[in-house]
Amino acid sequence: KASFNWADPLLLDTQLTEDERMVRDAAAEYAQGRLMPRIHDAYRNETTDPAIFREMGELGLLGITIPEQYGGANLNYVSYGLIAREIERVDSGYRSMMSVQSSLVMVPINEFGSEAQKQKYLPKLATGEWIGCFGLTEPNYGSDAGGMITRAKKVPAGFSLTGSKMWISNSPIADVFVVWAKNDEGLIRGFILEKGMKGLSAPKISGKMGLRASITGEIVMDEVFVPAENEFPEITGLKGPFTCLNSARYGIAWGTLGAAEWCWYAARQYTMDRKQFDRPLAANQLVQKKLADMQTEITLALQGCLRLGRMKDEGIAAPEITSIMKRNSCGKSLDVARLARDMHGGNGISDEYGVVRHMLNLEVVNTYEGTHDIHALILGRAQTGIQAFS
Ligand code: TGC
Ligand code: FAD
Repeated sequence: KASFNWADPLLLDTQLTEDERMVRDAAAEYAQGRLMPRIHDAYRNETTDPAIFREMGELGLLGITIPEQYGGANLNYVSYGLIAREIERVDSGYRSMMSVQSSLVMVPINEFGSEAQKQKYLPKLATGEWIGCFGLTEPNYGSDAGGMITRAKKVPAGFSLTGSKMWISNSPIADVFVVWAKNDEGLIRGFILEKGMKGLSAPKISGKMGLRASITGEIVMDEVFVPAENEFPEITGLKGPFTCLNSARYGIAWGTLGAAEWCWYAARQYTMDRKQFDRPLAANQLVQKKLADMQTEITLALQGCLRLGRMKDEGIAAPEITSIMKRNSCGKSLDVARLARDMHGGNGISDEYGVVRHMLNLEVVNTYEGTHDIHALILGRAQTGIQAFS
């Protein structure tokens, strides 16, 4: 009989190439060695260390899919997913910092930017010398991103941007702002703004109960002059921001499973170590069922992510598949984290044990980049042909 690997039942590890395993191991070593020791205090005190971008840059973890000529590693989407999983095993906030920089800032500049834009911004974003953010959501337009009211008015030699963006990861410490706004014809266009432009500010949003190690803010634009060369030359409409989201949502699908794995392992160890009624908690059928449910959901979800990664690398992944995986991974990981929190009893409430931190983070991840229900509506539309948003 073949032996059973309880932590990797479908032997995901053997389905990776040697290069992919090397990338995964380098990310794991950094995450466990450099990020894990910081997370407790960063989360408790709601602080974000900008040095993390430079550390990730040094290791080549930023813009991993971007061509080498612009400072990227030119690796595949499976490698990107594996990195997200290792970073989010420590904290969703750290993965958020990495994936905004890689998918939401570097991907649009690489896909839609002029040669001059690519040469100016990508190398410094890849090293982490510059920090980027992505402004799509507005105070009154979240799920309905196409309703945005930020305006890019044509003026001599460029545009004047006015409006505000809400809930923007990295914005208070950002050097580079990818912002989506409607032009005089009412068409959505993308612009690159820089820290220090007159009329641009990015106040911090304090008091988040999840994702506390990742700084979030607004982007406030009061007639910010943006030179014509800072507009993405061609891309028009929601296809622009959604192309970036396809990449970031895919990373989230892998990343959240890293957080779920951490919670599962913690719950397994805790229930084997702690005794009640003179025997380990893990000796109870109810507890074993919970562990089996965690193992099953995580195993199946990881296999789905790997398949999606391979399809992306072959160029055959429809965006709807990312909706399946983002929605499934976020929802199931949140369930796993809630179960793990419960299985730790009173200790599960303390930030010393980590599970409640992951649980609160996953509440956020289940909401951003398209909420759980919005992805259901995307999938409902794709299979019925009926649009149910409005
Ligand atoms: P819809 O009619 O569906 O599409 C409009 C145009 O966009 C194109 N498109 C896509 N293109 C590429 N990839 C995709 N996934 C695409 N989805 C749509 C589509 O083909 C069409 O193009 P065209 O040329 O025909 O005009 O537009 P809709 O207004 O009906 O969309 C509705 C809905 C709900 C699906 C959409 O608005 C949506 O996904 N809302 C969710 C908003 C969201 O995800 N926001 C994310 C903000 S960024 C963020 O959260 C970052 S968190 C970062 C972190 O810290 O990790
Ligand atoms: P709403 O759209 O108001 O939704 C509220 C509820 O209504 C949800 O449950 C939703 O599923 C439901 N709902 C909405 N419409 C429908 C419908 N038609 N049918 C059924 N149910 C519906 N945005 C960026 O642009 N850049 C970032 O970097 C970024 N980072 C973020 C970081 C954090 C910490 C957070 C919390 C958010 C971030 N966001 C970012 C914003 C995020 O993408 C939005 O919060 C998300 O898209 C949901 O929008 P909303 O908050 O306006 O909720």
